[in-house]
Amino acid sequence: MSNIIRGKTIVESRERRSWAEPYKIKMVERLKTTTREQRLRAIAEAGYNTFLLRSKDVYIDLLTDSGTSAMSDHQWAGIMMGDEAYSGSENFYHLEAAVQKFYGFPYMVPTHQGRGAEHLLSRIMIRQGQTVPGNMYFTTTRLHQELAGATFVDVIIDEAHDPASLHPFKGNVDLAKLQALIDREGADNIPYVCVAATVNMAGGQPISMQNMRDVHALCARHGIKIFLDATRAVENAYFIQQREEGYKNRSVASILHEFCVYSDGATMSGKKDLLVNIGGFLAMRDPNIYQQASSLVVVFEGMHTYGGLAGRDMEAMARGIEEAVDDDHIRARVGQVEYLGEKLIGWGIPIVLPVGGHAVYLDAKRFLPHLTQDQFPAQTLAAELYIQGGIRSMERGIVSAGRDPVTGAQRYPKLELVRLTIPRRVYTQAHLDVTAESVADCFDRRASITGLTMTYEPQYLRFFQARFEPIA
Ligand code: P61
Repeated sequence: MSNIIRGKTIVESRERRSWAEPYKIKMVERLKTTTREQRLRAIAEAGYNTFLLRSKDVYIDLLTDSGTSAMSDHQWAGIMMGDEAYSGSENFYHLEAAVQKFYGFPYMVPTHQGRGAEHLLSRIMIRQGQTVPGNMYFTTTRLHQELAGATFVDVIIDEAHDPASLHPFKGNVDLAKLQALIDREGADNIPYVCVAATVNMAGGQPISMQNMRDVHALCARHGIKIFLDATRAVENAYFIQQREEGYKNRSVASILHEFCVYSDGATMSGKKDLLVNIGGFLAMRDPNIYQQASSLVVVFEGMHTYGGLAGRDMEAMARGIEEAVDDDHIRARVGQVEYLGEKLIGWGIPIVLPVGGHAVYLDAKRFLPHLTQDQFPAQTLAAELYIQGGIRSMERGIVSAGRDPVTGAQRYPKLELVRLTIPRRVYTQAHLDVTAESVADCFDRRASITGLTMTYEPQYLRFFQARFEPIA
């Protein structure tokens, strides 16, 4: 159980017992520092959007943990074992076997990344006018559901929208909200429930095994399917091991396997848990859904035995699955995130509690209380953090939430966050110390920070390419 859930932080105390990463470094990549003047120029050229910075201008890159993790020597060796046949690659069969063994789904098609799987699933399952409930939206997932004709409805527990709530499973589905939605819409109008583990937009928060079991029982009563967003399900399994009664002596691998039993399939971005730079898959139990997926995958991704990936990429992902579920690995991975979070908590900096699995989320509403949400507090803070120390983070607030596709109205999410995302096996504790100090420097001069206005707004997933200017 994390120290913050126990109600104390012990980063600096004598009680602290250190752990070390279960790997050593064999190859390094040089990092460059920049001057404040260079950074001021770079962020202005990027339209005050950290997505548009050039990575050469970034010192510590905490934009995302997606495709940015370090592969192991074993994975790199697998890259050399790529069977680059157009069809029937050995690497596909290795990947399929790994998915069957660790996630327990009998069928899968590879996709180029997570949104490729979301696209296929949405097209196969959704009919125009239907409703897809989920434990908080994710940007690409919701967009594919909407493009297929559905409306997304958030059925996560209320605590998820409160950055200060210490609920250990803030990713849980609110069963009463889900039941009310089924009563209102009718089970026939709900193609599936989308359950994310962990919940990215809530701060990397997990869902409990008990909640998953309950969602499954409720859906089974109504004949509704459940599809997991299993992108960070290994991190979720680790939190179950640490926080849920009855799991402390179980391996993360066995918890993951049990968790998946309560679902009908999963979309996966292999770029997170699975420690690869590119890749994903769509997995399922129903042979009819598999048949549709393997027919549709050839239209948008590639043949059903490669799905847009090279053989070597599938091999790296197959090997990544095994490494991801290793208990020592996952403890160190989440432990790094916790370390940064507890340091910031100790300095009184407002972050989302409890600390999440893949990132520390600064609470921009409390960090910059003098800015209105229309002045883009999280976007502003992400730009400031870059200017301060060359640290790249990501906005997860009003810009990411976008507009209602029907009315065009601006969505106002309760959470207005800046995500400091930790790539796996990439940075040292010293990088996290430098990051924390940079955040603290911004916090010290927060009163002088002014907001932004949006000068360019793209139609889809605007946060990726939107441009801003400082308010005069
Ligand atoms: C990320 F700003 N995540 O967290 P793909 N499900 C989940 C994800 O976290 C996820 C995908 C599906 C990214 C990359 C990214 O708004 C953004 O492999 C829980 O990226 O297609 C991706 O998987 C999609 C960043 C995506 C964003 C969308 O950084």
